[in-house]
Parts: sequence; structure tokens; C-alpha cells
Amino acid sequence: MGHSLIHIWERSIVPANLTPEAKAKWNEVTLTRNPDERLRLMGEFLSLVPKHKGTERMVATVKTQMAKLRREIEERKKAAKRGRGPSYFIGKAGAAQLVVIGLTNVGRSSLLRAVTNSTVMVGSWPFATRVPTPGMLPYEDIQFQLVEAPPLVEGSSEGKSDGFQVLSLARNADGIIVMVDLSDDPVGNYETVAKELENSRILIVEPEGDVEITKRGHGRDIQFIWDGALVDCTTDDVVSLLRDYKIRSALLRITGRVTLDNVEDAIFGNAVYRPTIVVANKVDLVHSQDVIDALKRAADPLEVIAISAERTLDLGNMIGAKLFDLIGIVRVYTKQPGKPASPEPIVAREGLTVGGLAKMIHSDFYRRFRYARLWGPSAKFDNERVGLDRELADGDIVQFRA
Ligand SMILES: Nc1nc2c(ncn2[C@@H]2O[C@H](COP(=O)(O)OP(=O)(O)O)[C@@H](O)[C@H]2O)c(=O)[nH]1
Ligand SMILES: [Mg+2]
Repeated sequence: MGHSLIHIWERSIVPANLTPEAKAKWNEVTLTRNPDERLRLMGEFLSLVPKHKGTERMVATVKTQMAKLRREIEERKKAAKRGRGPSYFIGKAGAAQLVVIGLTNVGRSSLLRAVTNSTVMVGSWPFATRVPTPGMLPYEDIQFQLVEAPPLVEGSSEGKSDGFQVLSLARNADGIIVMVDLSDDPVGNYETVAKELENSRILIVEPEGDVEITKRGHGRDIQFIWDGALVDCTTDDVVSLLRDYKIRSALLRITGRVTLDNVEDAIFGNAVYRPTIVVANKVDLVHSQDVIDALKRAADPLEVIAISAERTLDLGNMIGAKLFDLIGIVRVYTKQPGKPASPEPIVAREGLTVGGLAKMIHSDFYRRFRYARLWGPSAKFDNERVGLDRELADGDIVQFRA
């Protein structure tokens, strides 16, 4: 189950033939998170766009976005009047959204302060951060969005201490940073967080198998299609589990190595896998490698990185590089004939093809596609002629020919 979803950067809706002023304005739009400010900048951007056939669709897209934004602003105002307090939902920005979760005082705010533009308060008191707080981490020519989640506690998965909202942040994110305090029972820290995630069916280790259940209205039997095997149960166990859920007639496709938990997840359809890394903080307070090794064993197969949010030098680049690999980011640069490649990448996930890229840019690009020219890591030679199916790699340069 690779990372098949392509994350579209908002930049990609803007065609290349705009004036530098218009492009600069759009850049301002993409960098602004404040909805009111964003709306104003979008209006200014539209006034800089020449009105003709080639810009029609983009103008319509921007207008739709503006209408959505107005609605959002209205709704937020209404919600504030009703006194419902701030929303837990954080809109996505940048190449990927990563939620930073952990028990209180592990150093989530300190991490955001160290590596993002966020100025969130570092509190030496418990439960300092009550609402999720986002910040952008710049890395090379992209940005990651980190969201500090309010503290997790034992029982969050049962709703304790706003637990449902906290865990839904992790469910909605593209990836998870589990943060633990190396100076305060890191293995216990980790296990508490891992258990709350597991109870919420947020999987932090990629499942080795897949189960597909097709229920049938008639018949009285469970049939299997085998493309793999059950690893911790028998077919009888599966049949009786299904019966517990009143499923008497169904077709099950078993792919890869499948556990009884996987079958139950398939019945409910609510389990999600989120790529996860463990950040072990306050290494400056720890003087024994054994502590780190014990954590690595507990968190295996997840990667554990030991840092000090307050002391580690060049922390942003270190974390950025790890997140880049964790999420499987691919940056592709487009190029028009006779011109240098665009300095701004289109950001996607591993598995992106030339066809996928064309669709991200514009449905017209895809429909009128004849072939593309390719430079970079995945080109067999410079200026290689390629079709829609060619898989792209980070750093590739693509020129479309319609
Ligand atoms: N020694 C040390 N203390 C840290 C480090 N990072 C955070 N702290 C301290 O840990 C406490 C909690 O930090 P904070 O970032 O507010 O944790 P949060 O509750 O997870 O957001 C504060 O007193 C910080 O100064 C670190 O790398 N080393
Ligand atoms: Mg905090």
C-alpha cells in the first residue's frame, strides 16, 4: 500500500504565461495562512491577470476558491458567536502536514519554535498547549507543515482530555511525529502514545497485508480469494469473527500477510496508516546510550532520532530531511521549450507518473498530451522522449508536448 495520493500544490493551478507581478502576487497568496488576508490577496491577484481564453479556467478556479474562503470566514464568525471556541481542524499547507503528538512537556512547542516560524509558547507548566498550533518548516525548496497537537494522555482514545479531537488531528495528517522525553521514562512515554493510536486504529506501522470484503445479499457462505495468507488465525477464526458482525455471506480477498486485526479493520473500514517517526527529545539531559537503545527496541521498526529541541544545531534541516524520506516526497520541475526549468517544484509523492503530473497541472495538459521530454535522475539520457506511464523521480525536469 504505497503512498498513492498525490498532494496538489496550490501553485500548480497558475499557468506559466502570467506577468511577473501576477506570479509574485500568487506567491504571496500561497504563503499566507490568514483567511481574510488571503482573500484580499487573491482579489489583487485577479486584478493582475489579463482576461482572455487562456486564463479563463484559472480565473474561474480562483473565484471558486475565493467563494469557499468567504464561506469559511462566515462560518468561523458564526461559530465564534455561538461560543464554540476555536476549531481543532487545521487546513493543510505545504508539501505535507505532520502532527506532533506526545505527552505533556516532552518539548513539542520547543520543537516548533526551533524549526518553524511558529512562536507558540513553551510552557514549563503541564497542559500549556490547549489548541493545535501549526508552523511551517522550510526545507530546501519546499515546506512541511508541523502541527503541535494538544497533549495526549492515557485514555485519549476514549475521549479523555479532548482525546477524540487530538487523535483526529493525527488521523487527518499525512504523517505523525511521536515525541518522547528521553529524561522521563521514554519507553513508557512511547508505549502510552502508541497504545492510544492503536486503540483509535491509526496504524503507525505499514500493514503487510490487505483484506477486501465484498458483502453479498444472498447465500450462506464466506468465500476466500487467496493472494497471501493469514498469519495469526485460521479461516475458521475469520468466519466466526464475521459471524459476530452478522456477516454470513461475503467474498474475502486476502492479499499479503493478514492478521485477524486486519480483518476487523476491513469490516469497519476505519483504520488508516500514517507514516510515523519517533523524535526523542532532551538528549542533552541523557548520558547513557542504553536509554536510546531501549527506546529503539520498543519503537522498532519505526525510526528513532535523538535530538535536543533547545540545543541541536541545524535541527530544521535534519528534521526536514527525515520527513522528506518518511513521506516519500518527489519534486518535479516543469520546463517550457527554450527556457530554463521553473525554479519552483511541483510537489507529489513517490509513484508519480508523467500522466499524473499532467493531470495535476491541468486536465487540458492530460487530454492534449502527445509526449514529454525528460531530464534528470529518471531520464535514461537528456531530453528523453517519454509517455504518460513513465514514473518520475525527485529532481526530474519535464517538458510537455501537446
Ligand atoms: N533540557 C531540555 N529541556 C527542554 C528541551 N526541549 C524542551 N525542554 C523543556 O521542557 C519543557 C516543556 O517544553 P514544551 O516545549 O513546552 O513541551 P510541550 O508540552 O510538549 O509543548 C520546557 O520547560 C522546556 O524548556 C530540550 O531539548 N532540552
Ligand atoms: Mg506545548
